[in-house]
Amino acid sequence: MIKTDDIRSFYLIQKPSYNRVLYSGGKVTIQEICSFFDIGGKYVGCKELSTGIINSTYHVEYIRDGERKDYIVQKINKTVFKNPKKLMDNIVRVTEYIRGNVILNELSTKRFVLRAFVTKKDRKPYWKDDTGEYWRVYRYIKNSITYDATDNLRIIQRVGQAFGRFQDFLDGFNAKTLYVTIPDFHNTPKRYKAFRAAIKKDPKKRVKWVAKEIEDLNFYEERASLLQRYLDEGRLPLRVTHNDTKCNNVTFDKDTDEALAVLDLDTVMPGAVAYDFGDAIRFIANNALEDDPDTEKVSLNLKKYEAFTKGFITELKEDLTSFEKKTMNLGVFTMTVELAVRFLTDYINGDKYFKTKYPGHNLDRARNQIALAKDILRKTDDIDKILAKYI
Ligand code: GN1
Ligand code: MG
Repeated sequence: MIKTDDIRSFYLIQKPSYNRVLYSGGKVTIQEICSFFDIGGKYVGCKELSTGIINSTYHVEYIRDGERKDYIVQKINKTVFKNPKKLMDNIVRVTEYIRGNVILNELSTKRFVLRAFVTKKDRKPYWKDDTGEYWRVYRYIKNSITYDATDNLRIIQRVGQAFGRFQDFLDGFNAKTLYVTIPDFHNTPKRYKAFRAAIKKDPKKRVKWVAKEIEDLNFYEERASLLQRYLDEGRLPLRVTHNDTKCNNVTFDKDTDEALAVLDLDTVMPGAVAYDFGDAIRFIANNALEDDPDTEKVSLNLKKYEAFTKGFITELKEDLTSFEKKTMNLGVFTMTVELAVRFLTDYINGDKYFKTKYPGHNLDRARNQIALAKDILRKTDDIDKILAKYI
């Protein structure tokens, strides 16, 4: 969990040195990067945040008219996102659309929708440095926090509400006009294809360590491929989906615990609503964090499942087709298996995609998700019953 207080105390302690934070390997400081954007005030300091495992993220503090202003600076991971300009174009269009609905619903645009700042010089929502890296700056929502994990069912229900509302606010946005930031992102059969290619190549000679995991995932392939088939056959509508619905992508008011804006819009693309539902559940309703190496701790928490489902489905059920409703739990299984496949593929390939903190981190993540998929299958009847209550 990122607590604003922790960040504040960090600034106080570190004051003499933090102005000099450089981004890894580069020549330009975070302070200089900020100076290219149209944000008012005076730079105070910054701290790197480590929650995301793709982009590099910094929390920056400014002072304007005696008042503290906070921003989020990010370096966009170009290996993952091949076209940062088009990605930012998506984000600007999506946030503008949401902003319209936030206003219609008489909510605060400073709190309920992300804002990307433009550069002073050419009014672009990104700045490109000498080495070709792309940077962007977002408003840090005042007095907000995010949760990496929580046992609080009220918070979990509100995470569901926030992602449901996100979908709902984007209702009517033509999904087909969005640039596809990562092609086939949730195309599970293609993820399996890449998995098989990695096994065949075995560049780090790691396959011999993971025979059991490969066997488990192969066993799940058929079932985990159904959702994509329904999409291909046109049985499921393509919607604008978030595609990375981890609970730490929802901001909360620190004092009232009200759910505010949804973050991390890099993978907003056309998709199935069950992706968003499933990805959120596999993260928030796992009794362990997604990278907990102790698989004994991994299981699907039915109370958490219910809390999220209540929040999400209540916001959305009017918009969903009856077949969509039926595929929600298939989404939970599919997304869990898909993440297991992606983590194991990356382990086999030598940890090239996800940031890792130690050797074997991706393997621990994969084992964790496999254990969760097993538990989801065991609890199919339970979750079907709970879902039926809300749809
Ligand atoms: C990545 O970096 P982060 O935490 O936003 C990944 C998601 C995974 C997630 C697993 C673009 O998200 O798909 O679910 O890690 N994002 C991308 O923790 O690959
Ligand atoms: Mg993300």
